[in-house]
Amino acid sequence: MADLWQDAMDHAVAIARKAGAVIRDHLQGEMTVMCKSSPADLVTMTDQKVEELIMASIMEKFPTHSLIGEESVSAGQPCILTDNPTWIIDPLDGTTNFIHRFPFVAVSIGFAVNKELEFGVVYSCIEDKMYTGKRGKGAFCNGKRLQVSGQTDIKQSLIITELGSSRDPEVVRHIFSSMQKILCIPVHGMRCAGSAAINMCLVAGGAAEAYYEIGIHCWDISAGAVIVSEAGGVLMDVEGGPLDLMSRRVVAANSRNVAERIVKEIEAFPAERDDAS
Ligand code: LIP
Repeated sequence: MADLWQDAMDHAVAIARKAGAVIRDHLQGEMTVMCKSSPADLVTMTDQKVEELIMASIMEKFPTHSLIGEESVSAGQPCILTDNPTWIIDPLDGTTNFIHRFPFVAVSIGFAVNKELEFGVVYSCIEDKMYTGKRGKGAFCNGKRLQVSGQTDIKQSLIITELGSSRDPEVVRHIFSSMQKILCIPVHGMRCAGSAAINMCLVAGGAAEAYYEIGIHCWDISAGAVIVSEAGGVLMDVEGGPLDLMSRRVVAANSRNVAERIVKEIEAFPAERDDAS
């Protein structure tokens, strides 16, 4: 059973690379930008085209598997994780970056069986970095093993978060309030790369001690969750307790110590679950 799901993972790597090449091509051209849930929740034709390409390729090779994809869910498909082998896809994580040509954009593909994540693939396509993680087999970037940072003192830590896509003043107030409290612990600094998947890979590679966010979706974090835990990191809910993929909340850290310290400062606010409807 050692290589269970290896063919699926190989396929995920191949299709992520192909999708990344399409994204790179489209980066230079004209873009049609559309809004989804808010004026800052954006989508382009490239997101949709790349999702179609990934989904068609998976359905052809694994016709009995289930699929959850960001743009399909936006178009009304259900977002329910069952026990069936399920691919959880963000065709273009960092859409706002893509639109502005800010160079952190990723293809993110997570894979779960019996609701447990088996592998994750994040292709940071402008940097040409292929991150992979497989349950029990470690995490890698372009074939080099990843290991989280050994820094467990929060005061010497670099913390990543995002400002999210809601422009509801109350949500923004909570986001800034949490950032202020964490910054004033004090920590060395805070960063936003604009892609949840890349943020998690940065934690996995030791470039930052933690990443947290409320408002992300299961497709933003599924692949990164495997990569972080296989690099020796921990995943947690923003109020402590285990990570719930559908809750739209995540803390990914190098250690329990750092994660728990951040959790003390985060002001949680409501976000409708991915599997709510
Ligand atoms: C985005 C995330 C980003 C987060 C946004 C959004 P998208 O994903 O990666 O970190 O702050 O709310 O979810 O929409 O570019 O795939």
